[in-house]
Amino acid sequence: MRGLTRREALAAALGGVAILGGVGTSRVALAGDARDTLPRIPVIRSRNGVLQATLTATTEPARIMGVETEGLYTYNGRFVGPCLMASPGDRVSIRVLNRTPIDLNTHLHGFHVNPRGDGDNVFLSVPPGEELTTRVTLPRDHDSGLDWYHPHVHGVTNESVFKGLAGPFIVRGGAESLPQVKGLVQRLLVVKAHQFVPDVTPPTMVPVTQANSANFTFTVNTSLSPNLVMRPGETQLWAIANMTPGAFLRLSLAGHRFMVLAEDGCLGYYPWVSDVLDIPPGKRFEVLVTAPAEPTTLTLSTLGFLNGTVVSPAQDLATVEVVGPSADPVRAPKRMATQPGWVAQTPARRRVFTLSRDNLPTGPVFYINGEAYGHESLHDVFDVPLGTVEEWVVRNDPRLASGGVSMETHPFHIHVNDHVVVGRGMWDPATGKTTSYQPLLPFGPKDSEVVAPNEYVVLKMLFARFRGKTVFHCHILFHEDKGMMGAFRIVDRPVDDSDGEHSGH
Ligand SMILES: [Cu+2]
Repeated sequence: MRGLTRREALAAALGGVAILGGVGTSRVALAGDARDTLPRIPVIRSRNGVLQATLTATTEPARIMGVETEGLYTYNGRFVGPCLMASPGDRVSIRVLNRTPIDLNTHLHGFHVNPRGDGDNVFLSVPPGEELTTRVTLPRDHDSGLDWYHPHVHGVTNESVFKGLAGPFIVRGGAESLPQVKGLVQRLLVVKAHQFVPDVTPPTMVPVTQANSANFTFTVNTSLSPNLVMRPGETQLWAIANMTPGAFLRLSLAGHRFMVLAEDGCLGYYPWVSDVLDIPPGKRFEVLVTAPAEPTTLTLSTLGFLNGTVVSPAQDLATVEVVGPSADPVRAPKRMATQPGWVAQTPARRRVFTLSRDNLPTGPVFYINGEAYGHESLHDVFDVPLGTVEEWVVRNDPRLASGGVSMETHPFHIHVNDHVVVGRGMWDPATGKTTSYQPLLPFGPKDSEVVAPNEYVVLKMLFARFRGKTVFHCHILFHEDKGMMGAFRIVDRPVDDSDGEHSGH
């Protein structure tokens, strides 16, 4: 790997600082500390209530681990796309020029926005050589935090994200604005995975058909194990995203704890603490990390995860160097957000979704309620009345129709509206009977939840504000492309049932 240019060294020195907003004190805290090598992600900000971004989806080489790499599709020639930043109430316009060989569109993952027309519409598809502009307005009460954007054309979603088309999108006013957190150093850590063709120069990403997560190398902001500097006792805010196409991260910081303030771009109702942070594909967490009181060096690593027969490797992700004068640790807030009234509401309806797979001679196929999603078939589309609260039971049936089992976890993701998790338990797919149930106090809104083999989770959701057809799916994008997706339509509620107020945030 060649050395950094002066410009890159400067960018590295400012690594991650003030990425989450113009926080001057953060800049001061790290300025000049060239030992901090976390690469900075360029930010495209909204101004005067408008975010206007033009992104070229290109096959030009992009830098991974500091080296020009081929075989990628990236936004603007960056393996981590530019960080978009907007505020609740802003109008957002994202123009994408498709210079890749595959069809593209733009999905706003984690957003509560219009799914129709030129909005967050995953049914659009723009061929190579053409362009697409996605236009949405963020509601004034939109949740604030770390979301992301990526293409979502069924059949090539995995390829597009694996090759590099994904970037962070921050909605201002989240954890960084809490009184206890203001002024802390903030970092944006985007974890991606790559796999190079062996023994080829220049480094070249393997074709997606040869991708095997067991051979993935994880990078943080395109860097292999960057150095993060903290002062003894210092508390920092880290916003962490898993933008891999289907790898599971199990983050560990040498036994130190992560204090979780936000998940999936939403402040939680109260913080929770863990020494291992499980981040399935697509998920984001915003956490407080407090350095030990004495100078030391810690390793941020992912512990590895075996999903059925599919390996997500263990790997060191970053080095945390604790040096310099001491800082006072920060106490976490007791509460961050208030649980909205609809969470306690009796659901209008309960639906059950069963996730399963089969291994056919042509390859694996993935089902929801026994059906593999097809673009042309509309038979799996159901209607949900706008403004109603529903409970969705999502259960994992590991049995293969052709015999045997596949003991794999599926991260279940729903577009347009966030949900809370109100319970989970085990069930027996042979009898359909539940064998255990644990009611849960919701931590906060989220856009995805894992379901382990023989497990079921109970999600509760308000279908607020936006009508239109959208989807739910497994966020292991290979599973989604191979059928584990369903479509539904949010429709006007019956007139006699209307109270005229659909905002539940
Ligand atoms: Cu899956």
